[in-house]
Amino acid sequence: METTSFSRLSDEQIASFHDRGVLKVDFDFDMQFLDRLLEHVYPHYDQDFRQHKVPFTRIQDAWKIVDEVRQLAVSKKIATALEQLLGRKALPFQTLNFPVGTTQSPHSDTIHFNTIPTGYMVGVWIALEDIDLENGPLIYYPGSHKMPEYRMQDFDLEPGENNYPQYEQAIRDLIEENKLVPEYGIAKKGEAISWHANLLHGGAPLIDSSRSRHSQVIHFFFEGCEYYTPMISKGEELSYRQPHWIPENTDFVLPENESIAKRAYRWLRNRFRKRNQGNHV
Ligand SMILES: O=C(O)CCC(=O)C(=O)O
Repeated sequence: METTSFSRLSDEQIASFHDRGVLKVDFDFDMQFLDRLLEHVYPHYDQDFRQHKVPFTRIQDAWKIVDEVRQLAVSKKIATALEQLLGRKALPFQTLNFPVGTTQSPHSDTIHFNTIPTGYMVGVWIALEDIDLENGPLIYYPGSHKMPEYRMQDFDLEPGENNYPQYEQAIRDLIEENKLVPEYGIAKKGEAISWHANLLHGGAPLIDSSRSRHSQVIHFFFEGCEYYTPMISKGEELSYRQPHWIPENTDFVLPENESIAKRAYRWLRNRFRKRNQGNHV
């Protein structure tokens, strides 16, 4: 899977990540490997997606059923780069595979996943086909990671999944009030975009809704932290997580209980389904 031409990030790339909160890197992944990954994930997407392009279609933790997804998540090249960025060992804990642009409202991942000490979470998003302005690229706001980490309480919202739409609205208001300028994740197949835990990001509108936008996100925590879910944490009473790290080898045993992350995902999926009802193109 790994090809040889990428070895380490340059000092300029590291500085740019810390300054902008986002970094695009070509890790020089093997294109045939990426094609195999896509071929093996594709049959697992919902029938709905295959009939119409439904923006919320995604598979969480496909690494459990498609080994190429796992292999990409434990790529040594990504791990080396992330360790260079934050100075600790990166630990992948979740994958998401998308066949189409998500149109997801801008948010900071610190509402979903956070660490003590803070800032030790990174999202790495890999284009599995060429992505341009028309097929719903990532949208992000460079520099927004330097803003405060907003919790539900900061917007006078009770912690809990039910208030997530209000959180999203509050973030949209914040973007407008601060006149934050977006950039779009235009990417060639194989390129990776990494974002800081507190970077505001989401999915841009689909201009051409007949097109796919195949991509894989890997969410990483870093070694030696405590991990929790701010969205459902009440004040000082943090809702801690015990992440299951994506294994480096195939001889793994899966945990039995459904995680908070998985429940949150089901809830979010149902909300998107409702939003998109009757909106198939
Ligand atoms: O892929 C996208 O459009 C958005 C992904 C995202 O927001 C995330 O994984 O946190």
